[in-house]
Amino acid sequence: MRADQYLDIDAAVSEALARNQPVVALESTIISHGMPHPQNVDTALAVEDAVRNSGAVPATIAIIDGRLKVGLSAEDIEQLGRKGQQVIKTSRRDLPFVVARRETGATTVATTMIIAALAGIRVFATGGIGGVHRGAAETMDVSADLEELARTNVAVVCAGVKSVLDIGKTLEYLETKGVPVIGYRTDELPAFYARSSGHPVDYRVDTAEDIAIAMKTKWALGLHGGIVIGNPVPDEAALDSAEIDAVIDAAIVEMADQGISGKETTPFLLARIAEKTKGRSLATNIALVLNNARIAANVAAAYSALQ
Ligand code: PSU
Ligand code: MN
Repeated sequence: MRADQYLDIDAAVSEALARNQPVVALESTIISHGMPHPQNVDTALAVEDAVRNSGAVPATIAIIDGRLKVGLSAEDIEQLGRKGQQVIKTSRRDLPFVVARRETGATTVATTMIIAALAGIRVFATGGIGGVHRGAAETMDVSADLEELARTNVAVVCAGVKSVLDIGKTLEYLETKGVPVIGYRTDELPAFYARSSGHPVDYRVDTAEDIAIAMKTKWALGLHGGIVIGNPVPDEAALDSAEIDAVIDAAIVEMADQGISGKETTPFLLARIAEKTKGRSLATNIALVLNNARIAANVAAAYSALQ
């Protein structure tokens, strides 16, 4: 019995992989739980186009009726976007149940990494990774994304750790797990809605080629696990960090008042922040995901060229 018995790789993706052409994995929780409809669907399709226009093949990943799908149809994306939070947010612990029950699940960063690695995809673009939540000393809320980064060989391009998280503790956790954190053309880890967080990255790298060389070297050394590539949101789309921090702080207080915890945390906060900024946070979120898709395509192309 092998894991790939559960896997369905789209024809364009499998052809590209067979020819060693660049492929970029994309997650689906950002579609179902990260943004409202219809912007979620429009963004998912625009992100796929951004990957294509940058010379790589997009592979949006989800679980449809229990099958691990690598490369979705426009109809699959529309369904995930329309059903929204009714779709199961599927992290590592959920994966066997969603598959065994033949259900439909949106994949988090952790699960997208697992499925991308099964398919042989090494580069993945998203918005923000999960991490150590503020107050984690009390709640123990640490995303399974971090454990996945510790063990699965996929490089993840993101706009840093969401500012709803505790950025410093997330970096400490990644250090403990041996996960390199790269700043793409920046010395600081980006703070999702803002370009800088005040937290230095381990390594600044200025070209896709140098990122690809670091990936190849890490895995050639037998050092399993992912790499985080922090790519700042474009300047014109960035929000003021003091302003957004105040909005986030207020949303976290509301969340505590309403007793929201666990996997509902991130979707609740993202929706509240979008409301409170009158959609500006959503526009920023869309801009940074598109930007990450383009950089990921360049990294995937550089990595293919090294093979
Ligand atoms: N960050 C966003 N939007 C999202 C997520 C993160 O800006 O939708 C999602 C990703 O799928 C990430 C997940 O993997 O939230 C982390 O959830 P948790 O903290 O429950 O592991
Ligand atoms: Mn959590």
